[in-house]
Amino acid sequence: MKKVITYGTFDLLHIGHINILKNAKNYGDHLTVGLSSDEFNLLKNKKSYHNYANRKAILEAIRYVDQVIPENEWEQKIKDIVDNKINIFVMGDDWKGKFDYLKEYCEVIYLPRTVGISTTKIKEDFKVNKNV
Ligand code: C2G
Repeated sequence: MKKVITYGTFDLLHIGHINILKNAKNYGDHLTVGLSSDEFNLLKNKKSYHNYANRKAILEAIRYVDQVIPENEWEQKIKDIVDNKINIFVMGDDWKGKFDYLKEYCEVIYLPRTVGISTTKIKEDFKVNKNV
């Protein structure tokens, strides 16, 4: 079984998230998502609308996702890859190069981001068009 992992906050789920999850799953048979905890989000200067429990439940409802584990710190990826016998690490290419150190443990693939959508854009659009 070929196992894939990806990481993120996945707040206010949108097509960019679905695309990366779908495309990541296509590289193997099993997809694990390292989901940023609410505390880790603060380290990323992010405040998610949905808390961890709700973001986890939403991800677990997605057909491409087989397992969700908490992401509590930057440094856990090597342990996650070894402990979960991961073969492929996938991230959007806004992270290109940032995780090349993982090539010692698994294949590292950066996929093109979906253009024109982001959680930040959704929040901004709602701020501007209050009646949306
Ligand atoms: N993404 C995408 N297209 C978009 C928006 C996001 O492909 N339009 C991808 C990102 O590249 C990332 C994943 O969706 O691979 C999750 O994005 P975020 O929830 O914003 O996660 P991020 O804050 O980038 O956290 O340790 C890694 C971090 O936890 C990644």
